Amino acid sequence: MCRKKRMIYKNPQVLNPPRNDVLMMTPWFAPIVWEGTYNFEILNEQFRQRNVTTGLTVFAIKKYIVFLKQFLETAETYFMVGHKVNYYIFTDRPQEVPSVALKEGRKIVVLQVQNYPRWQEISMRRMEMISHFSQQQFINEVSYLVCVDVDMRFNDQVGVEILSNLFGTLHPAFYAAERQSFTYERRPASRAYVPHDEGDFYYAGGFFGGTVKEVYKLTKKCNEAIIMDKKNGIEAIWQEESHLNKYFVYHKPTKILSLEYLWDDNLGGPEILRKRRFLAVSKNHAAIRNK
Ligand code: 4GW
Ligand code: MN
Repeated sequence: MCRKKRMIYKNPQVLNPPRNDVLMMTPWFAPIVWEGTYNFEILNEQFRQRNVTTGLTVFAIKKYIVFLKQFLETAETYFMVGHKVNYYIFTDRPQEVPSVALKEGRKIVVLQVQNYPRWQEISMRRMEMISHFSQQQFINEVSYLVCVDVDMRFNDQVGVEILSNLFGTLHPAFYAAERQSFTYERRPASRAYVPHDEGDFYYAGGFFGGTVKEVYKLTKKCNEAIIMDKKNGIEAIWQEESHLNKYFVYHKPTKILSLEYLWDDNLGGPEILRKRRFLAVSKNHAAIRNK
């Protein structure tokens, strides 16, 4: 006999929420995920009952392969602990993918892709490749996709609290900025154009996700916009990040990840940041970035 698992916790306080010093809900009722705003035990149990597998997509093209070892090792310590994970590694150097010891239920899937001479192209083509593999493969293997940069390391728990139909992450450099100063694409000729009086947040290109179906829709649409721009001889100011931001203006995320989920220690340590879960690794631009 299986006894129902009892969880003992304080009921949520309507008038005195756990964190009343930060915005926790968007105007369209999407939660903004901060430490202290959710009960991890409840969420973890819900996802475990559904036996969810998450795909973590990461690109390690050319010299960026050097970031992979630490990325994977720290993911094994902190990412979706106790859950099933497929690491989808897109690379042009499959033989250089490091072997990292994985816990049960977790595996590495290497996807060989071509590299492009321009770094802007490498960055932008991620949309095309994620949409292609979502339709061909991911849809049959995982429930959710989490799409991130590789020049990162996990530094604290990143678990099922991030999962939702469609989620985006606040860009660490703009969390306190006014809408007018977001670096959206401002040229109407680009398909990434966002007018000055629209938009909610400036989202990071290096951390988004959702169900495979929603990530497919997002990456397909962004890729189509990128192709259109190319036809018209224009490239958005921040490449695919600009297109992602445009998409999120008109397809609101159902969950927003706070600064805890994407931080860069070069930006200091604001008081609202109680956990630093996923951190940028500093890179020697001259050595790592071959033009
Ligand atoms: C300049 O020479 C380059 S190379 C800029 C990006 C490059 C690059 C990026 C690359 O050579 N190989 C690669 O796999 N990428 C992927 O694109 C990698 O996953 C990386 O995290 C992501 C975005 O590039 P980035 O991390 O350098 O972008 P920022 O500086 O915005 O974090
Ligand atoms: Mn990066």
